[in-house]
Amino acid sequence: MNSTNATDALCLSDEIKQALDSGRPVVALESTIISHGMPWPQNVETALKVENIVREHGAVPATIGILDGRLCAGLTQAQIETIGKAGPAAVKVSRRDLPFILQNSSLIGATTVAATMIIASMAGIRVFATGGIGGVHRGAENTMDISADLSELGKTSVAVVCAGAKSILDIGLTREYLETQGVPVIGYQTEVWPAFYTRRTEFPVDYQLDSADDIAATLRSKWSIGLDGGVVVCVPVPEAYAMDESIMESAISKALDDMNNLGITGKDTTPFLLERIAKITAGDSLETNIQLVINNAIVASGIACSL
Ligand code: PSU
Ligand code: MN
Repeated sequence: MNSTNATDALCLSDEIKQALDSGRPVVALESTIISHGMPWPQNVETALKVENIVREHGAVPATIGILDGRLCAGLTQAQIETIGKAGPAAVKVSRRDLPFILQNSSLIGATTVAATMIIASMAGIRVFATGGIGGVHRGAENTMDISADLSELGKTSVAVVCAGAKSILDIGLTREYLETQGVPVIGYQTEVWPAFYTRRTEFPVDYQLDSADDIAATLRSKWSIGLDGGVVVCVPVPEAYAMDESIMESAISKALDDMNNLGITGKDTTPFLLERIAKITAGDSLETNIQLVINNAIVASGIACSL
């Protein structure tokens, strides 16, 4: 077995290395959303489109994944295609999976929010855009299914820009968990948590901030006084792409019934539910998903530039 230390496990593209060395803004992007969150070929098209959007907004995109036994930040187009074509055959890598994937260099590793935060933080990247974070699942009082994304947010200093949590999760319990972990939830131009496909829930965010500059200033204050850990920035899906709340609620509850009937548990639940919901809504939810990721990338770029 090879022995590995953090410096030789980490692999930054030349562009990311230079950007970080010269203090240019960088936005991290995850790869589980490519392999498990969207179907081929929209997954790769979206990943590349999001990278372009980040560039158009003045920052450098760093898509993160694990290839050839290395933690890579700044994947090439060919590497993004490899992950996108592998789809669910890629390994969905969260914190607990990292050492195993490093020891199996033939595997394709797609990083969740938690694993992407870890690698971004090692590289020195502070802002990360995605679609949705994992959370406390409905029924967690029985299953204990709580995403490792939440505990990662408690300790790793990266701001995660997302569209809130979809109601496959228990948003109330997710909020409580984040509070316990000391993770602030900022609403970008919203006073309530958005619900991913839709713009509003009944749950307030902790603080509403309306500009990238205000968010960047808050991140600087937090980290400059040594308060390690992440921040969630919730951005509602743009009005034009938001889904109808009652259609979404019925699609989600049908998908949850199917999941329970099929006995799907653990790390397979989120990918299963996303795919079922896309099928039930005849692809509408996928289009909304794509548009909200693009929008989050724009907000994240603004924060990275200001930071
Ligand atoms: N939510 C989405 N799309 C996704 C995910 C969540 O709308 O692709 C992925 C992210 O990578 C997130 C992961 O980190 O699912 C959470 O999985 P789990 O609940 O197993 O921790
Ligand atoms: Mn889980």
